[in-house]
Amino acid sequence: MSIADDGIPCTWMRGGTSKGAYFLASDLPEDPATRDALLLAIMGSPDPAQIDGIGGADPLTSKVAILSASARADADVDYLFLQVFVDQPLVSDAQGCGNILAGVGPFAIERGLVRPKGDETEVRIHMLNTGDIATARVATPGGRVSYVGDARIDGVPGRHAPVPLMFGDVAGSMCGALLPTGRVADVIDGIACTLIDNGMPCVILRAADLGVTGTEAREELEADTGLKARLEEIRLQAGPRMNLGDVREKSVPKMTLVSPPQHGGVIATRSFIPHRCHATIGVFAAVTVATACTLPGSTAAGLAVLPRGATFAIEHPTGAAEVLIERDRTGQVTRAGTLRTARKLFEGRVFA
Ligand code: NQM
Repeated sequence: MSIADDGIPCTWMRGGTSKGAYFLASDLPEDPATRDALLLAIMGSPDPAQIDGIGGADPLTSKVAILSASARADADVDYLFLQVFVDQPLVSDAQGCGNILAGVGPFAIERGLVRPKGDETEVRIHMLNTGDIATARVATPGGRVSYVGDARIDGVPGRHAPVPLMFGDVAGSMCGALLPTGRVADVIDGIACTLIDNGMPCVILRAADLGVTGTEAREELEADTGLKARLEEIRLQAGPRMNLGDVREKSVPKMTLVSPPQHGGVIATRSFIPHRCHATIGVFAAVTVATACTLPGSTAAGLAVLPRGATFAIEHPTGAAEVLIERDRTGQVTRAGTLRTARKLFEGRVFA
């Protein structure tokens, strides 16, 4: 059987504000190098247009989720996230993705890894990239996954079935500690940065320190080659300090510019992921920024308007991502969550 002639089963799904190809691990080659070569061919990378593949010519639509039943007592499924680079022959497991995570529960039920239970089915997801656990709640009226509902998230038109996601302790998910340098702020190339990981390694910088307002459109920031070069210089130095090693070929850390909120939220963000500017903000990146806002002395704290309750609206180029941040008496973040939606777009066989 050849993948060029017969293809392999694949579901194309929107998860939150991203899109990706969802596979069962059993349908893909076990050897990571062979698997990655196949995924590059499926997406059409490397090519800025991804014209010979199904990728959408944007890092947000060049993503892969690989699922299998979990052997862990505290999880139903194992989920591996892979970022397929658009214009480089690279596939990276060095980050998770909380947006693609939103499609994991529905896909797991659709493909028989989890049995639906009542009108709403809880799916416990072991995120292989970080080792952390997430819990998703999926609408399953009449024992079938439903994508229809009233929930809306900024960056996605229309309303869809809600997929609430909760995370336990995700501090130091890839960096080993919430603040891998042991400090709330560091200085790199003369710019104050907070190097932090509460689910996603992020370098948080004040937009004003880099000569921008932080309220620019995605396209305007992407066209600013001087800004992008400075951010990359800082990122390459931040990587080893964050225990991520040489990050030249990695999609972390993310570079997040922060500025005062413009629309009643907690803070405004523009995120480089790490070379393109995000149309919204990643789920774990939003949790990480929200956490930085609560830390006195961080680059975000002085700009943030903290909410009374636990819901933090993290503003981004097309609205805001609402994340739930629970803190203990000492102010430490203990649990986080968010509301996403997901939608199955296409199911069939993909060819490479
Ligand atoms: O931070 C894009 C996305 C993401 C990641 C990226 C994400 C997260 O929005 O949890 O979801 O930061 O590369 O899809």
